[in-house]
Amino acid sequence: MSKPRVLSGIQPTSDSFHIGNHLGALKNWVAMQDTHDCVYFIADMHAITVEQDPKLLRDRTLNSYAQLLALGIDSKKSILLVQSQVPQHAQLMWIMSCLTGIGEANRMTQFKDKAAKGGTSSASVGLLTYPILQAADILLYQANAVPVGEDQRQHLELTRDLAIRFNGRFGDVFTVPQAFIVKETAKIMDLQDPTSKMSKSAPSGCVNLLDPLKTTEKKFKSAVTDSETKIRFDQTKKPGVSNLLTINSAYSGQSVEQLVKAFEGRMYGDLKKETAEVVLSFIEPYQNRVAELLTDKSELETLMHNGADRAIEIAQETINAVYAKIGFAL
Ligand code: ATP
Ligand code: LTN
Repeated sequence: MSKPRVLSGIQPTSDSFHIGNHLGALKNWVAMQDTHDCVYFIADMHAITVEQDPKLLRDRTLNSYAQLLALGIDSKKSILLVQSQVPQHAQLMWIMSCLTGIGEANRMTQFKDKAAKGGTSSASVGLLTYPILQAADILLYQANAVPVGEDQRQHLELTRDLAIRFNGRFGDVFTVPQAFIVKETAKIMDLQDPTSKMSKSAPSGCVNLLDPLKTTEKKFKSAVTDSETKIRFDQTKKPGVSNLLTINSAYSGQSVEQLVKAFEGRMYGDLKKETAEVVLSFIEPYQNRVAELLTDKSELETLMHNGADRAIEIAQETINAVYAKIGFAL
């Protein structure tokens, strides 16, 4: 029997992934390779929905590709591609956008947030239709599960609605996918403001995997906690301490309960220091792997092209089925 298919993507919009990306999504990408048939990609087409610098985008795409390999995505086991190298994503998006209501697109909260940040009048149509491209990404590969962080749940709901709508109107073509969200790490919080999600747009509380080790150590040292002294897990009353426990648990492999026991009677400073240590022991070898991969850019480009070729085979089959159903000339 064939394995269920998993698909996910990440945007090449920064020089480094952060630990929110890693724990919320990428760690699951790596783990799922053993049990699923995986397709992963760099969402460079999504990255141009806001203004971008062409050279920076190309560099970050290559760099993100290397980071995914360094995290453990195996390009033999999984298909690892760059979105713009597989034209079927844009082809399917057009069809999906004709099935999406304007009101439906307008309700997407990520669009509203991002548009509000840049001023709604200057937001592009691409930013509005971004979730439709995301739906096309997923449906193109007939994915069963999509590992993402909590912030992507609404986009997954739209994807499911569109799949059901298409299948109902034209006949079954699409697998209806499920979001795969790991509750414990679905939302890693900002170290400076533990009530907001860690995000590259707030650099002071964001731990980048490629930051100098000293910077990361300092960020943990100055993490915001609370005015109590007891180390316990309570996301509402103690968001800072709970976030540190979540991060520590994810990198050390110890459960939050075990950690709370181990830290009984100890100080917040100890928790910060030891959390930095477990994070750094992951980050250091990771940084070396990334640096090594980036020494051979042409090898990375070859891997990208191979990934695209394998993806196109699957994607074209879906496009053929869709075109046949909607009445395009044969
Ligand atoms: P930004 O940093 O601007 O908020 P982003 O980090 O969310 O953007 P994306 O490419 O949109 O960048 O995210 C990649 C993946 O990481 C997504 O699956 C997203 O859900 C997940 N993710 C991002 N931030 C976090 C976080 N703080 N906690 C858990 N998962 C996260
Ligand atoms: N919108 C996602 C990136 C993304 C994605 C996808 C995730 C684009 N296409 C398909 C899962 C499946 C984000 O911003 N994290």
